[in-house]
This record gives sequence, C-alpha cells and structure tokens, in this order.
Amino acid sequence: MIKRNRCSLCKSKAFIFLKYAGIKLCKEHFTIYFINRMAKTIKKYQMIKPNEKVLIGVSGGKDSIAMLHALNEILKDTNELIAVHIDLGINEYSTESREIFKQICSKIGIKNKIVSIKKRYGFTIEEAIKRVKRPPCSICGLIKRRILNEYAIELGVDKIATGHTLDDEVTYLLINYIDGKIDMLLKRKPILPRIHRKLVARIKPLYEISDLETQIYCLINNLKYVEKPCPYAEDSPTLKIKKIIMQLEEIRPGTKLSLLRNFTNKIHIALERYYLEKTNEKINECIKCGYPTSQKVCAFCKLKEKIQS
Ligand code: Q46
Ligand code: ZN
Ligand code: ZN
Repeated sequence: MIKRNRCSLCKSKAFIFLKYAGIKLCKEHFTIYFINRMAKTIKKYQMIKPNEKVLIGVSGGKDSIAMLHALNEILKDTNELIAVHIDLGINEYSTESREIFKQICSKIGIKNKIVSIKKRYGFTIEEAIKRVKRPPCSICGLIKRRILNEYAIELGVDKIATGHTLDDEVTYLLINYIDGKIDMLLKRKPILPRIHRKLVARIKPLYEISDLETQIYCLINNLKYVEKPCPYAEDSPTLKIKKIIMQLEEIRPGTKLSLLRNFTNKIHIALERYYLEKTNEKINECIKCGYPTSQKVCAFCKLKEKIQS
C-alpha cells in the first residue's frame, strides 16, 4: 500500500501507515498490533474473565470475521467460545453470508451454530420489512438483538461479543447526539452489563478498532468476508454519516479515537451521574415475553405482532 517505506518495528517493507498512531507496519506486525490492541481493549474495559463462556456474533462482514479470528487467537485457551450466525433470510446476501461463516468456522475449528429467524419466528427479515412501514435496519436490528439474546440464554453464555467497530460507535454517538437521545447515549458503552435476568451482557471487542483495520486484518490473514453490502444498507442514513466521519478522520487523523475515548472516559461518566441519579424510571417486564421494558408490551413483541397480523 505504501512504497519505499519501512516497518517501524522491524524495518522490513511496510504494508500500512496508520496515520492516527503515526506508525508504519509490515503485514506480520500489523497482525500482532491488531490482536494486541483487541486484547488491551478487553482488559481495559474488563470485558471477559477467564473461564467465561462467550458467544461471538458473526454476520460474515469484515468486522465480525476479523473479530472472530482475533478473539479465537486471544481466548481459545482460556474460554469456551461459540460462533453464532443469524440467518436473516435476505436472499443471496444471506446465502453468501452463511457460506462464509461456515468456511471461517471450519478454518479455525471453532464450535458454531446458525440460527434462522424464519425457523424461530416464522418470517424472514425480507418479509418483515415488506409488512411493516419502518426503516429496514431498525426492524432488522431489533430482531437480531432479540434472537441473539434468546439464543445466548438458551446456551447459558456469560457474554455476547458483537462486531461494533470504532467507526460504528462514533457514528451512533453522533446520531444520538444530533437527535438529543440521552437514553441512547447512556447505552453507548464498550460493555453493557447484565442488568436483568433476561438480558445477557454484551461486549464490543472492536470498540477502539476501525473499519479500515478490520479490512486490512482480513486481507493480510486471507480471511474471506461478504464484500457485497446488504441490499438495505445503501439507503441507510447511518452509512452516509459514517462516510462523513471517515472524511473527518482523513482531515484530522485520530479524531474518531479521541472522540470516543473522551466520550467514554469523561462525558458518559458525567451523563450517567447526572441523569441516572435524577430519573428513577421503573423497569417493567413485558406482559408477553417477560423482557424488561418501560411499557406494558416490549418493542419486540409489538413489532412481531405487526409482522404477523
Ligand atoms: S443486515 Fe439488517 Fe444490516 Fe441489512 S437490513 Fe440493515 S441492519 S444493513 S448490519
Ligand atoms: Zn515489521
Ligand atoms: Zn415482549
């Protein structure tokens, strides 16, 4: 990628220049750097304890594939791991995602499972989107979160690892900030602890790792991932904002990381102190499924009813 440049660590030919860190790395040192950064993130935010059972959510995109590969390297000797792919039922996109998931799991030899939305709830994401007037990704996101959580409870896992990257986090942060959604801002954390018996703790091992880095990790380690985006991704406003943030990073390298770290280490703490002390919102349990909700019926049950009506 860069010519006549040397790796900052071994002086062999550099493959990538990480502007935000001011270092050039060869292929081998980039892989080590990536795994070390993920291990440091896990340690810093106390994401996983030894012997905990971890479910790794894998969509088949570059982020989750890189996360699965690196997490397996870091935890295979200390933790029980299971890779889980959700079959969304979005035509060729889902067919390709499934195949890629199977390939990586057999390549690294990890226990795995494919969970089908159609088999569990009787409809695919494609069908749900046609039946309910709502942004496709909000329907899909709600269903994915629920099914992954349900399956995690059935398996008795301690943590669910998801492939949210630095770019994802900064994007959602900005969107929630623009919309003034303080409740959502409070949920933007590297680890969401178990606050209810029906909610399994979630962790984001890629919290401080960018989309570009996961792509390079896949490239260097010959990891196949779904390159064609989901057909609903193009219209997503989230993706447009993500691109603007990438431009910002180009102009001012390090912006994403400092924005996220400052939010996590300063602003989030202040928000939490101020708002959680003031609001004593009572958490009910959904009368249909028992999941926590501020309403009588939770958002997932309401959505399911609409899809099935
Ligand atoms: S799969 Fe689902 Fe994504 Fe497709 S419909 Fe949107 S949320 S874009 S990660
Ligand atoms: Zn090197
Ligand atoms: Zn419910």
